[in-house]
Amino acid sequence: MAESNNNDMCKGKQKNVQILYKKFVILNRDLLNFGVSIEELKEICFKGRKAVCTIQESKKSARHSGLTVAVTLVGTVLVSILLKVILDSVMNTLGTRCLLPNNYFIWEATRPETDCSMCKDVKTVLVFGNISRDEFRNYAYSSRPMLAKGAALHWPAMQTFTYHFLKEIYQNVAGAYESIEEECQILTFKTEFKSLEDVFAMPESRVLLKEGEKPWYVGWSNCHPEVLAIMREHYSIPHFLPEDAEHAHMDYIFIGYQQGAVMHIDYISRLMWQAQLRGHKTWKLVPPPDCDHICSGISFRVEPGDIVLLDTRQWYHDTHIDAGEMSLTISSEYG
Ligand SMILES: O=C(O)CCC(=O)C(=O)O
Ligand SMILES: [Fe+2]
Repeated sequence: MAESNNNDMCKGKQKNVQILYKKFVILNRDLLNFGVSIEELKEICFKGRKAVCTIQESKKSARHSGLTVAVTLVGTVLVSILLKVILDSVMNTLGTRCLLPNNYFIWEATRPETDCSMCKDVKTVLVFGNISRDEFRNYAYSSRPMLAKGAALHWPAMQTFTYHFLKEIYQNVAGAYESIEEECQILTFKTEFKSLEDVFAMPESRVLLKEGEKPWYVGWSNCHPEVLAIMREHYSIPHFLPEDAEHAHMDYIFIGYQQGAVMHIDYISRLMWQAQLRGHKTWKLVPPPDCDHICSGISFRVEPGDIVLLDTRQWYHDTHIDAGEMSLTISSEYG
């Protein structure tokens, strides 16, 4: 009896969290539809964060009215706690990576304070040509955006990975599509697709983005052991990563045209590497808002065969593909 009450309470809590989460998603979407830009949302959220600091400082010097401080502080803390609960719940549902495109409120309220030394003197991406494991050791765990030129050029995946190759795997491996719904994750960005099956049901003219067809860009995680095993026959962990680095049990594909990923940060536990297998892609990186005063954004273009190394938990990022090209990447986490 007590157990069933407990279960009911848990279910009730989960439902409330879901409702609240949906409200934040709707609020965020409405603001974006209303014409508020990501930059403006950023400013709002940054002010919110700063307000907490100001309140804490003013509490120390007792300059603010006690009531105003208490009300604002309780409000801010409450919202932060709620957002944290929502995020934890969403993360439990979606697995280790929780990428929430266009959910600025949630990102900002839950992102830890940044140590701005991660971006202070960063003016460009650090480019390596033919880097060895030894040479990379000193950089391996820094938050410095890095680019290993041509480091994946020898991978068979450079030739074998195509839209149709991936489609065939998912159509032939039992439970592959279900794994996306159950444990993995799909990011459909600005498309109308609801599932990976939708992505692989596109007419050929859209796959090739023939004239008059709508552009598309999607990403998903491969966590099905058989799918992963088949794919991993075509690439390896970048050769320059430290021998003792920890690697994830799932890899990600991003594929499509034009506007790639919208500006976001990722809720993941490690650093990210991404190999550009096809197409040219431009990454735009923006420092966390707390560091706006000392850091600036950077952007760089990657070519097929390049490997990007990025702390996607700290750097806001979006991507754009060169006109007329299809981009295809494989990425994973290390740390
Ligand atoms: O490749 C892209 O377009 C985006 C990738 C991304 O957001 C990530 O790996 O965190
Ligand atoms: Fe990302």
